[in-house]
Amino acid sequence: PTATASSGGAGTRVMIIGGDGYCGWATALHLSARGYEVCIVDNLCRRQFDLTLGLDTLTPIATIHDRVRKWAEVSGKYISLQIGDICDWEFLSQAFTSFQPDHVVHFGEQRSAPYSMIDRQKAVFTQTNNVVGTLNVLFAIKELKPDCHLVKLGTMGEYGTPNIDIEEGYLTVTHNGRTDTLPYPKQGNSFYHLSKIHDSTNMLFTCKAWKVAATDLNQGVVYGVRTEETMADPLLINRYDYDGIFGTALNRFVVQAAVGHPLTVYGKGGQTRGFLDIRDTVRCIQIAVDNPAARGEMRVYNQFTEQFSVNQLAEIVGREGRKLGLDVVVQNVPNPRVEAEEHYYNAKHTKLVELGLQPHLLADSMIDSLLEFAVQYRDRVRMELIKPAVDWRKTGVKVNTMGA
Ligand code: NAD
Ligand code: USQ
Repeated sequence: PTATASSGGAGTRVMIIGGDGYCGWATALHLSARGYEVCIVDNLCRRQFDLTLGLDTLTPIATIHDRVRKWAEVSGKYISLQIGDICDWEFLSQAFTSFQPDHVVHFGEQRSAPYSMIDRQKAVFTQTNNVVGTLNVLFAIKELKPDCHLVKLGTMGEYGTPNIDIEEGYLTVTHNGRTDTLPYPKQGNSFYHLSKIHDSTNMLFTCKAWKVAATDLNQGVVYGVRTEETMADPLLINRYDYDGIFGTALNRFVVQAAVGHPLTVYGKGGQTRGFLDIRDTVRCIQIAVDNPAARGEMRVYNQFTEQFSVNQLAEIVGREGRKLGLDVVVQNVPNPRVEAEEHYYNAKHTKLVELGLQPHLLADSMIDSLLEFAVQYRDRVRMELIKPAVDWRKTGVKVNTMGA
């Protein structure tokens, strides 16, 4: 069964892999609040990365068990929990058989580009974890629930920064007089981004070979932290990464402004990316679930609402921060990554809007409330975690524990 936004999600069973993470937790609550039957699958490795590398979220987050207990108390809705690794077939197949999902929303990957570039071991872990995990999900669908729709989180970074417009997944090419519609060329800029490309290739093949129904959501960089449900109680609060490994551009700049740290623009700052508010992430997932792909179809949507350069973001945060009395300065630091710093960028993003997405755009009011949020938690900020931490040119075979 599928559900429409108007009928609510009642009866629709959605497994959320990576449901303890930043996007997954917000999505689990969003869908549960709307009547979908939600099961969170997560092996908590994201929390382990923080413990291992000495990082921490800006916000104090409760354990996953306390989170779902509190959610039941606040909402009267029950979220089931399966703690385990999707790379472990024994575990994943049992989770599938017992929950019988109509949709699997797959957020459960190692998602940091810098983490994947720390050393050989973490590059290999990232690609093994992500590619094997997704392969297992594809096998689980084929063998255990062939009509289950896969909603997979990809990334805009699969496309890289080509000197032509970026389409939604496919490009029609005429070559030597013949025309075909082909997967859009992929050019990842980290072992993490490359893992997503490998996933997309495996998905496309299994859609053809096994008639899997899949939606690949090439998401841009997410910002924000508040959603209606995660703000309903302090125990439901979402994670907020600001460190040099897991923190993403706009979320980092906001925290930097709140604590008086110069905004860390890498290199020339002309790097342009697609961005979206986390309140739109959760809506996009609901839209993909409510309008599933057909069997054998591999749909690709570009999931972002606006594009900005890093310089533009720094300028916006600086302007709004100064209005709130914060002393914000921008600093161009040497770019630790290997990427184009001045480039053409024009990416299509109309398909989710056509299905009903009403974007929350990055208005001044959004930046203000995010800045106020960061100021509220600024005593928890550890300044030493802010600096860019991983240099793409130095990724080596020696195990790097990122110790002080
Ligand atoms: P996150 O690290 O906060 O959450 C990922 C969750 O998946 C974690 O809770 C982790 O424990 C779990 N996980 C990882 N490997 C697993 C495994 N093998 N088995 C079970 N659970 C596993 O990441 P996020 O920011 O919420 O991102 C979620 C997804 O969205 C990722 O696939 C990411 O690539 C994609 N995405 C994120 C952003 C962003 O800006 N945060 C942007 C575009 C795409
Ligand atoms: N950047 C800075 N200063 C910073 C942090 C980042 O200038 O302090 C720059 C980076 O060099 C890069 C851009 O901002 O050019 C984006 O970096 P990011 O860390 O915000 O995002 P990225 O590494 O691409 O990864 C994040 C998520 C990832 C997701 C991706 C979407 O961690 O899971 O796939 O955003 S996208 O960028 O569209 O590929």
